[in-house]
Amino acid sequence: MQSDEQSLQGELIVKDRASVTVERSYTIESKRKIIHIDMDAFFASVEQRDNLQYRGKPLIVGGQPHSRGVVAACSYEAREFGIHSAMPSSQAYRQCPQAIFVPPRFNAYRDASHLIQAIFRRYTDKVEPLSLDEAYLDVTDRARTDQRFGGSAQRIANEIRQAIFDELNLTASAGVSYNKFLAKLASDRNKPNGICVIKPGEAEVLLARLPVRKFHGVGQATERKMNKLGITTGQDLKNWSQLALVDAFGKQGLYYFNIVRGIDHRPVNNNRERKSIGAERTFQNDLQNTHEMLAALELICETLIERMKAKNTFAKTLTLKLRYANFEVVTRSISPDGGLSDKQSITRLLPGLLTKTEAGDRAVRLLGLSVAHLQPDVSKTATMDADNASSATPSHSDASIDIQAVDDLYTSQLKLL
Ligand code: TTP
Ligand code: MG
Ligand code: MG
Repeated sequence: MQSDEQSLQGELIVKDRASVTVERSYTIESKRKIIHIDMDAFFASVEQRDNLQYRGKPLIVGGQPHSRGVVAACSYEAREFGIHSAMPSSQAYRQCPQAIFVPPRFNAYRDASHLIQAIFRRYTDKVEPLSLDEAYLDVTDRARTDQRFGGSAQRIANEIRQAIFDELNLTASAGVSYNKFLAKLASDRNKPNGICVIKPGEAEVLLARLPVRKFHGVGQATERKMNKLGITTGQDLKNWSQLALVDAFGKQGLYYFNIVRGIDHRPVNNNRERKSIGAERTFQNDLQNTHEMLAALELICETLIERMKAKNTFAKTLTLKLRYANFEVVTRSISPDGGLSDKQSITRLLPGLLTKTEAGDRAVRLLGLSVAHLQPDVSKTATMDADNASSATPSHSDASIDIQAVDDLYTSQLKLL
């Protein structure tokens, strides 16, 4: 390893400036040891664990078959019928009428999530939860200093998977690599109950062969755009210059340029700040006209303001989320001068945001509002009495931050349904 790095360093001298940047990041990057853990069929596995009669059967957690709900999670047995998360439950029923449909028990999933996080924390305090069932772990130091692991992050990952199985009776998959992007990609490759390691030097060949859709950060819309530009695989993406990618995709273009080369400098962020606050509603009957929609948004805004007040925050960006009757979701955002602090500062923006969508021409089944780029509302803190101030100040012990992060994720998970 050392000699590889030295020879890379040696090459730096003769390379031009652009490749120096790439080679140097490769050298620094390849020293980190990152694990991404993701639970298998999480909600469904918790249900199968707690209910013997569901084991070995196609199980769907989410909306009932004849409701307007969607599949939140499905067991691997259900996946054989082509069922997946976010599919309307009615469609899942058509594809597999014998499946068992159960409503979610979020508290059970949140409890399991807290226990999994506690296991991660035995190995490193650099843990970044991404959703209730997954997290990045930076185990660089632990692998180096704990002789039991002999420098191997793979051994740590396997020990964690074993602990999850022994203590929670659930299975997890792991990806091990030298950055977050590759670790996440790896954890999906041998699911369920598997592990995959991507070593420095293996990444680029692997990435070149993959369809771009498999890259974390390339969603459906970006995939469509890339395909139109003739980019379907990693190799196609790699043929594009940095400049051309930035031209086509803005700042994200730089991210794509890097990841396809296996470069991702993002640190594992164990101090995840709350990024947004939101409120939303799914309607029993679709809303048809913008008048009704604005009235509904006013009510949603009241809930949002309550939540902002509870967190004592001031925000810069407002986002309207809208799900059309056919489940297609669009969002529209605005960052007004003066920020967002009270109801009026939000409601005055709603008609403008709504006209940027096809609401009214198309029926709407869900509306939501969220605010982001949060900052403490200093004006409120100044007038707060001492008792309130101390109870509103977050504790900075690691544990409380983690629970907060998981609970924020829990709230956003609830919104997925
Ligand atoms: P995922 O990790 O994406 O999926 P999963 O754990 O069910 O299955 P896999 O083995 O492929 O990882 O999501 C974790 C949980 O989040 C999932 O069990 C249910 C919930 N979820 C939703 O509620 N809606 C969604 O659209 C998705 C993708 C997940
Ligand atoms: Mg999962
Ligand atoms: Mg997940």
